[in-house]
Amino acid sequence: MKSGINEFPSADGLWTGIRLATDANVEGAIVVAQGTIRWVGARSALPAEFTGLKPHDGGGALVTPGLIDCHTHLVYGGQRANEFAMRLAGATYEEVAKAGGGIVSSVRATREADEAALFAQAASRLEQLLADGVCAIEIKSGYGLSLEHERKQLRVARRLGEAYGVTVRTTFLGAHALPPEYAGRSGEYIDLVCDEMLPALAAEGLVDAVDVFCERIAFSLAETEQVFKAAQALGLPVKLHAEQLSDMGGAALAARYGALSCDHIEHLSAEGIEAMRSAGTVAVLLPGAYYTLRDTHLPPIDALRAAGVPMAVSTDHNPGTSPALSLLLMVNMACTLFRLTVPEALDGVTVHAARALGLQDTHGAIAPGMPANFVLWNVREAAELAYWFGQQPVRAVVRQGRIAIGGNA
Ligand code: DI6
Ligand code: FE
Repeated sequence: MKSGINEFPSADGLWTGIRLATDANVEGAIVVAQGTIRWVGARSALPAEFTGLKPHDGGGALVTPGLIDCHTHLVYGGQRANEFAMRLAGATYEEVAKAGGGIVSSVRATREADEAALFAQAASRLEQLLADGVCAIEIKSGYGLSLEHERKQLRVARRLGEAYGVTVRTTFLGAHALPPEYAGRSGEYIDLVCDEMLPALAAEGLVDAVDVFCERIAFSLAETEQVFKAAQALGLPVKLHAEQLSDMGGAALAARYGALSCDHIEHLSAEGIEAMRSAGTVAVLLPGAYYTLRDTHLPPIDALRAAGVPMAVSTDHNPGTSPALSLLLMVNMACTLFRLTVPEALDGVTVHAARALGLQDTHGAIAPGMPANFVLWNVREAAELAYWFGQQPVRAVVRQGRIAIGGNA
């Protein structure tokens, strides 16, 4: 591990020998100055003023914006392979949760781990995501479920961003599950989340957005709204784990609060889609969870597409339902399982993922004025990024203006 992004070589200069995924048949050029995109386009149109800059040769690579993993639960203690085995033997996710496994078992392991141990475990997972071209990532809390332990998770998330020079958006998910000490006292726990945990963590600068798991096995619509009101009072944007296992009407509620995104949404209704469309809320598709749970109820992709709701794709990395550490594999699954087109799936891990995090002005595209975040891939055409799976076609990664991978480019 590098101890800081500044140890990576600067990406400043003129990048040629590349093909931009938007126009892969012609040679492209990118000018980076002080870590920011200065110019991008066909090499034949490069203004003369840039020709003398420090050269970087891409060796014919295809270039896309840096990938964005917009929904992860990356920081937690332990792992839950035992539950995987239980589910293979026939137990459902809900049955495992009711048997004392599920989220609460990760809560136990997360509370037991100190900050250094949590950092080390999450860092090795982050390194794998970064190796796949990820340049920005959302990390949720939700395995601490007390002020002290949620703080520990969020602090680790922030420190990961600093240590790896990767944009991290933190999301407070205190309302992920009911901690065992509040069994039967859901209302009291939500009061604690709203009145103590969220205000304290927000004041410490640890919260970029607020999320709730709105589900039969988690929190009700009314409890979700209470959390949204607390977020709104603090000026924090909201997002929602909505309609994953059943239609709770969560998406429409979230849209009323101007949610950045509604995530999972396998059971999303027509009303939910319309509410998201009119609010500009992003639909975050999580094929890794769908796959792991061997779900068969597809999200309403055709209706989302017809309504023009932007669709993002993410790993939902978590120890229970999506132990996935490759965003490119999710691109593949979004195409094979959810039948997204290749351009839709690639937009889903770039431009729409940026919007799901409120980062659309700085991430998800290669555009003048944006920080330089882009990936050079050893592929001929963009469709290969969805087609191969289990392969790592990264040639080089420019992250926050530094050559984080492939530093000899
Ligand atoms: N939905 C999910 O798929 C994850 N959390 C959530 O709200 C599962 C988290 C876990 O099982 O640990
Ligand atoms: Fe999730």
